[in-house]
Amino acid sequence: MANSQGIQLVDLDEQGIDRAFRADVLAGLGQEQKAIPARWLYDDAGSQLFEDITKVPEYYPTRAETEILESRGEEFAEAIGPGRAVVEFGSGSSVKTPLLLKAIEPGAYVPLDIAGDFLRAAAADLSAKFPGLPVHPVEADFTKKVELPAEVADMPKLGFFPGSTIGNMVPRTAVDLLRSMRETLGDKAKLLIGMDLIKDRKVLEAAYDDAAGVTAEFNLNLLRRINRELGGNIPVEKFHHDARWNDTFARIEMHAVADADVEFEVAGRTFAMQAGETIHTENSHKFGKRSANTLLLGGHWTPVGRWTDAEGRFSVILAEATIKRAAP
Ligand code: AVJ
Repeated sequence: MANSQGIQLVDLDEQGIDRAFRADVLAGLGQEQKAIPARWLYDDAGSQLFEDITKVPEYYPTRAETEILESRGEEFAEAIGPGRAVVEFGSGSSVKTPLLLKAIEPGAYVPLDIAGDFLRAAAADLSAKFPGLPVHPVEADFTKKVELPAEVADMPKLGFFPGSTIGNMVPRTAVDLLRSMRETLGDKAKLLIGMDLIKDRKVLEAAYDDAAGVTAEFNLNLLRRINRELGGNIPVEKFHHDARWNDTFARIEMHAVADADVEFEVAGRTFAMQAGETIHTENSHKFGKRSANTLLLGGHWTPVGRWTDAEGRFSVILAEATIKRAAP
């Protein structure tokens, strides 16, 4: 299936297997340190489990960011100004997006996502909440430059990328994405981006290993998905969830740890793991004020404003498109 921009969205083989999923899993399980790209965590079950994570007491980022968006509306309006086309990267949250749109008098709302179903649902929901607001959903892979709808061509843009999703990327990929956003949004653009902050590692590790075990389920669901969709027989009961702080990279890592020596098959290939060996399933980078700014600057965005929640756990940063000019 290809969308209006000619992008391959899901490419299934004769047996209905997602080729990209299989290729990523087979390549990732073949490595010395096994690793699978985190985006495969989010099938229907995984997306529901992530929703559940946002409600466990230990997982503070969603509540902290929502608090900022709720309480700083007037300051956002002042710093951002009216009449911008708000371009949201990802299908949009029914909670956070309305808070922003309510605060700033936008000219239009343009949600971007590769998943068409979520996108259309989010767009319909927003249209209902903001009757006068032009809404133009675009089905696209926003890791590349996206051609925005003609209707918003003359409006200055505000990119919106909440959730600290940027933290799921290693710095190189994060900078590539910020540069693509800069290309998509143009010279006069601003960007409002959520970035989770470095803090006590106990707090971080608990946020990614809640007592109710919801994050563990979310992590192990990836192994179940592999079994389901790729004809695998990974003995999921012989794995446990682990969330560990990596101080060198300033990130929480999720791993699925084998509790015993195991052997299993995926898509006709055999893999073996020794007890204690792991499959690395997600990174969630955390930032200081300086490291956040450096990442943005590397992506051609100049930070101009910064807000945190009352407990100083999470930041929302406003940046302006950096203008290319001669520099020493
Ligand atoms: C929504 C991807 C930003 O990294 O905090 C939550 C995902 N993983 N618990 C995050 C997640 C485990 C979340 N992001």
